[in-house]
Amino acid sequence: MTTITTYDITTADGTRFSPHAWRTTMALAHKGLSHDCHKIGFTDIPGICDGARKIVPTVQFGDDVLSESWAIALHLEETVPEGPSLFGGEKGKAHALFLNNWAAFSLHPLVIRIILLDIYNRLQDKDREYFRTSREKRFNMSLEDFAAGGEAAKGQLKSVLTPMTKTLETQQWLGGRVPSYADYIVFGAFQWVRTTSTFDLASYGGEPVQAWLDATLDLYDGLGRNEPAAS
Ligand SMILES: N[C@@H](CCC(=O)N[C@@H](CS)C(=O)NCC(=O)O)C(=O)O
Repeated sequence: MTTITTYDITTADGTRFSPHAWRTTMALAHKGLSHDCHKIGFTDIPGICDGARKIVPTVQFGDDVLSESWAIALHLEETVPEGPSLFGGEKGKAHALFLNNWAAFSLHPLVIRIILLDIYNRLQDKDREYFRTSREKRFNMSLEDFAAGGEAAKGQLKSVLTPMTKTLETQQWLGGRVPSYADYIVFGAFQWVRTTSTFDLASYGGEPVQAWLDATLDLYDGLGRNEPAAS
């Protein structure tokens, strides 16, 4: 049995908050695979594994090291065919890729405007300066100016979440009758918010999204709930 080690970033109180790493954590549980999680900070990433890593999730499968949540999910699906399927076949994979891009280009850009300062305030001390500098460079403005767009982002959230709400009005999971990697992609965003902020993201999606979030947090013996909600 291959040893699996994951690397994940945490807040100052040790809470795992990375939306992309949560996808991997859920995917491993879906496949029934146990793993050791190394909790690190942003500034520890260059020192892990082969020294070439820039992001979490990074996962070491025996001698193989993989980064990038989508690549890790594909690897798991290929190398662990005996576990339940993450995608339910090639079409499911194609549809999950759409949700991967919806999360990256529609949902996350709104959410980060709303929770950016909550994240910053909860970071480990060693990560604060790095986070401020790297994000200010990425956004081309101060963290505070970026976060000032939070109210406008809230105004767009309901319409961005509407396709999810409508889907969950007629099926229990984004994966259909059973949870799939599609659910874990989107769950990552909700867990990002839940672990760093008191902002109620699910309320923008209404009752179907709230019920889905509760059910997803219950999966795998409440794996998601093991991480405390921010207060
Ligand atoms: N497309 C990547 C994105 C991963 C990503 O952006 N990870 C963030 C944490 S959520 C990270 O490790 N950032 C490192 C840094 O900012 O230095 C994936 O899906 O895994």
